[in-house]
Amino acid sequence: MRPLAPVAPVALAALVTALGGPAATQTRVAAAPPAPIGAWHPVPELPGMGRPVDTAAVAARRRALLARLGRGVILIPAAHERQLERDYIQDNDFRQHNTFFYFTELETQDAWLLMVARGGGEAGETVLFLPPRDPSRERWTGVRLGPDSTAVRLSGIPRVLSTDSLDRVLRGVLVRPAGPVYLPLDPTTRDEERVRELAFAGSDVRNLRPVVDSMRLVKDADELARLRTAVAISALGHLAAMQAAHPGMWEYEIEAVLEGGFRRHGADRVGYPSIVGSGPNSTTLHYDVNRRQTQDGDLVVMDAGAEWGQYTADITRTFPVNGTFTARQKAVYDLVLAVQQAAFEATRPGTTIDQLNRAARDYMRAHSGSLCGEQTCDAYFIHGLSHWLGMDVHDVGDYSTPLKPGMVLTLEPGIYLAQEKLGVRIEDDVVVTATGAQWLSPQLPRTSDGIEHLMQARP
Ligand SMILES: [Mn+2]
Repeated sequence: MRPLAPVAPVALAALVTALGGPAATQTRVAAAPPAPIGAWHPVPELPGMGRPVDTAAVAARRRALLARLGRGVILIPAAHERQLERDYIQDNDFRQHNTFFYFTELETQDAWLLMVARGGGEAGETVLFLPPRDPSRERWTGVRLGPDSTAVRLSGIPRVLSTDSLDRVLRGVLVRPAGPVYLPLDPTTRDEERVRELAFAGSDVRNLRPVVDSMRLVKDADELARLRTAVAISALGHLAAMQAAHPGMWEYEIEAVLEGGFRRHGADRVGYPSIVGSGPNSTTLHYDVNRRQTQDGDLVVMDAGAEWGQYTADITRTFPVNGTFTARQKAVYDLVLAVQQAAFEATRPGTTIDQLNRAARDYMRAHSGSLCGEQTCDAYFIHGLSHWLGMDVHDVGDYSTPLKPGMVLTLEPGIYLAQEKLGVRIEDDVVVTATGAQWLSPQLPRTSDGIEHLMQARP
């Protein structure tokens, strides 16, 4: 039961100020603009001016894995350099494989992590393999982490070797078998020749993913801090988009303000394609072409999350594009909100996502009245209430696992009345605590009144 870092609730007024909204003009405090939430101290020696590695956190994860496996050889590849001329005109937006990142926090291409668990309470050994540096290539790619003392210092892994020696070291390890060989067997390693050779060489090869996926379910303090940053950035993007929205605006214009807000506040990228669906599109769950022109009276479903430090937020707000809900829209909205609140109050250690889902549907059924016509509204709640959140927007892990402190999940009820072109989804991210759950985005207005107030206070 790891103590959770306290939330740093950012007051709405401060957020509006940060956005240059009305509070800024009222208070007129002559202060330098605050640094973006996602601001960080680059480490010039790391690829892409990388972020510092929490060496204690990753070492603890590696120790936990070694302890859990007892005996065995673990080999984890990093993502590869992308094919510059063939696949991409510019080599950009490299994203590390999540399994490699989880145990290293390095955004380094073409690396390998080798761990040997010897059992018997020994610490085991860990070797990081990095490609040798090539100064002429670095004119194109920028500085790369190489197999040297810098890498030892920044990664916190005492033994760093060149990838040239990986096969030799691996043969040495496998000659006196230390137990099964664990490899991440998933789409990221499907084309990995070394993985294929090991898998077909007749050794006892097992998939590392189920073990790592279960570890990733409970977030450590470093992961929670990353998630909180991603959520805080996302909230600012949502606020900016809602404040900019007006009838006649195209969905992609709203998307531009939203994603501009993410990037302005330091997001690395979007966690998934942003959904900005207005009017009829508000009822299409994964609508992401965002090409319609909004009309007065539309509701807009905006489902978007920023990624920061490999972790993503997942937030949905539904708002009236003209700033005022109709009575009908408000009634549907308020029911969805009440369902989300009921689900939040049911979220606590020991319960399961399945039980939360049922509690949410029961609540919606019991409180539908005649709002959705002959059927109760849960007939129009056509997706799941929740999913895990982390490095993947639909994060890994067994969905039947009872909740434990440190797990992060979404709560996202919705009602979609296609005939009325009226869709409402409200989605926030929560972390399970010792006694219940905590909202990760309390600063973002959630009530119909709060959203109207925000939109009507726009500049
Ligand atoms: Mn979601």
